[in-house]
Amino acid sequence: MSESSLDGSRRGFLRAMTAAAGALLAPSASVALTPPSTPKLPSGVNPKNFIIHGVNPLTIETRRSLMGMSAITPEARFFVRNNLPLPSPQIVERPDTWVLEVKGVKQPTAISVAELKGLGLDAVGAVIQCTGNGRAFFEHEPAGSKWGVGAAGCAIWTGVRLKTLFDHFGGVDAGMNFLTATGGEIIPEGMEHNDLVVERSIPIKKALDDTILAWEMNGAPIPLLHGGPLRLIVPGYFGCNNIKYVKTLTCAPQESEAKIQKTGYRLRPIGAPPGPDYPSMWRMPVKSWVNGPGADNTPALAGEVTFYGVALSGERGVKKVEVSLDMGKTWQDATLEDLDLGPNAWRVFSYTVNLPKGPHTIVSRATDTQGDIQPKERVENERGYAHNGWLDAALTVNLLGEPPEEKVAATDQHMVKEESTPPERESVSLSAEGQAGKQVYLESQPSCGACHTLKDAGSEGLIGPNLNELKPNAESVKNAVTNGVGAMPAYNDLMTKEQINSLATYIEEATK
Ligand SMILES: Nc1nc2c(c(=O)[nH]1)N[C@H]1C(S)=C(S)[C@@H](COP(=O)(O)O)O[C@H]1N2
Ligand SMILES: [Mo]
Repeated sequence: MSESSLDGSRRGFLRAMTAAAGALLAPSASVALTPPSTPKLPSGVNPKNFIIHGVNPLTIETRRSLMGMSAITPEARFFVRNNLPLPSPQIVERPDTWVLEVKGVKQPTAISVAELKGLGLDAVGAVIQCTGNGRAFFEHEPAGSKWGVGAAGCAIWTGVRLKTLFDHFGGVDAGMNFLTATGGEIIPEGMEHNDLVVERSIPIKKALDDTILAWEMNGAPIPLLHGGPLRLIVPGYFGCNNIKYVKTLTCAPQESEAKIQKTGYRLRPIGAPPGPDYPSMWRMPVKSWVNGPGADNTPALAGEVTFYGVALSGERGVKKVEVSLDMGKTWQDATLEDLDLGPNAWRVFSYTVNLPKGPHTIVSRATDTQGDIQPKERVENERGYAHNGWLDAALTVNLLGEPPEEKVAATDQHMVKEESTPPERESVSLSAEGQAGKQVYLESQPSCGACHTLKDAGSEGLIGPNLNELKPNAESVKNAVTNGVGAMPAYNDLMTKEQINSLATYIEEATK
């Protein structure tokens, strides 16, 4: 897809659509010979390190066996969650030129990253954990990525405190109760801005206490996937609040009206419709889990075994971690490793024990500095948020009596094998028209996948209905796309009839 289609203008949209139409007009034989490829991972992402839940928007989970034994997660193994297609890589080419707008202060302003760097310097160790981390364990199969334990990572983020920034511009206006941060993804014209924009609000007190605007992650400029050139870091708060490519900061009396804030990321009972009054997903509760050895069926030897894992509690840090090898009947103290990157980072723990060969299950339970103890069970909720139960996170390992025959190579072979199996994507057979429609699905701006989940297209959008579940017929897709339905606008001005027809054919074929 050309850069031009990322400019978000209607022209860009039309250009993208014209490219798709080209495929449509080509002789059907040639279309059939060159089926549109499933979208590729961004360059630099090593598929061996991740479970790929979706490529566009990008949704990749760190493999448990690769979470590491250090308090810091390297970029190469740090999970990624994007709600919308990635912004253009151009934005991180000259990070100092990125401009942030600041509103709701005495002197509203626009300020570049270069200027921000002159205001002050602060660093924080902070865990980014998706609110849905652990969703795979919920039995009611909530909508959204089926994360295991790996939608979390810990990094050192360097930047400037919001308090320093706001003070520099005269301080926050009176009566402002919230700080709203807006992501820099471009929302094309014609789309309902508040339905798509990645925008979150946090209490103004939190913003002034310890929230920072960061330009470095683990000592290097923040890469595009993790929100470069500029990212909000709300220490101890769930991932969604840590806005990437932050473009605007607004101090305001009320929370944002964006869907993601108003009704999204709130803890509601199973079956309850979304609403603005459920608790917003802010501070992360106490949680821990064991990462190895032996996760993902990597070989681990019987005898003296040192188990290791991570423990966190937003804004508090942990004071104790216990482990159990009998599902919680008895607990032993684990050792907290010395390196402590502060109350919003995670702490690595370890526990060494002598074990015979065969299967063993280990669980861990953290206690935070205010005495909260990690619970056994998850808290059931519609969207599968905030999982912190220790039971589901149990690690079962099969300890070997002898080193495996392939020795070191076994790990790699195992990984390669798993990686070459695409993420539970059933192969569907598409007609020539269906293939042309797939291109329309993938290449329109924003792609249909920004809002919809469709396995064949590798998309996990959550704003619109899940097409694999809805299984719409071509006729109803045509109707919806032509006339609009619910929050979805009409596309009849933006797409040709042929494009709409092929899109409808594709969706019907891909969800049959
Ligand atoms: N602009 C923007 N910021 C965003 C998102 C996004 O889609 N766009 N996703 C959020 C969510 S849901 C999570 S879990 C974290 C993921 O951060 P990571 O990709 O660096 O791991 O970023 C948050 N910030
Ligand atoms: Mo998330």
